[in-house]
Amino acid sequence: MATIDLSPCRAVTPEEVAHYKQNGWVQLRSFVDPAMLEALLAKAVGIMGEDGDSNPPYGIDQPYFNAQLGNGYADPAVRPLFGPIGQAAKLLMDRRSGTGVRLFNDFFAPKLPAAKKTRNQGNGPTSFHQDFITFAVDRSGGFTTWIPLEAYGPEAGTMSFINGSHKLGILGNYSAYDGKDIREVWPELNDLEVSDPIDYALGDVTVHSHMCVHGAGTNQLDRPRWAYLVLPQPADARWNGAPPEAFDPAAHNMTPYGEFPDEAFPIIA
Ligand SMILES: O=C(O)CCC(=O)C(=O)O
Repeated sequence: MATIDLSPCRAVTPEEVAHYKQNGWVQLRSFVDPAMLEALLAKAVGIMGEDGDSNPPYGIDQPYFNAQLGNGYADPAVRPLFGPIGQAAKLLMDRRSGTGVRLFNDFFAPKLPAAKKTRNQGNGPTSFHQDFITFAVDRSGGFTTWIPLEAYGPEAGTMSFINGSHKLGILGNYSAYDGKDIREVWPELNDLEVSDPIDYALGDVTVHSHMCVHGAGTNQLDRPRWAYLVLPQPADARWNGAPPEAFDPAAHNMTPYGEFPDEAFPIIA
């Protein structure tokens, strides 16, 4: 059988897949070659400035981070990342039908320093939330590959996860809790363990299911916490017709319960 070239990443292990299935998230240590991270950081700084705050607004204003489209698939320097992420996604999604993987979205998400007055929003904490409902897709299986572009610890506002929360069903949109913490709205989350904020060495990433509740503290550094987020979906996921945050159905001539067009949302595994 022909072997698939996984550079600039590595294969995920059966233990990592098991951790993901049990907890809804997993840390993949030394997953990405630091040379790719360097290229991504240079690209991010080129678009957003050294301060991660010199870009025009992206249209999603919230305290978690200052978002900017990555458009990495069109960039020959970044594109090699998507094949290996697709292969990892196939194992993590583990669809018995053998269904493939679609690239849904990729964007830079610098969390800006809490102590600085910023131009764009994005210098607050990431309140605990579940992603699924914001993506307006008709089935679960999608996840976020959260790729820090430098080594970061908790003081930078790194990710924490509520272990096993992906098994609780769909918990609503983060904007629909009337200012309450998700754990007040869904007290059953308090029966579950919360992971410590992750320590990411250079090359480490985390993957969290769009059903897994996660959050992060503020960035206490005096510079941005740079992260690049890559979101695969099962290839057969369809737009459910609700207003989506992450894509513009009109721009792609999409219809409710129609497929995502391959040209804009490429198949990566
Ligand atoms: O980067 C962060 O602080 C939050 C990321 C997040 O909420 C997400 O990936 O859904």
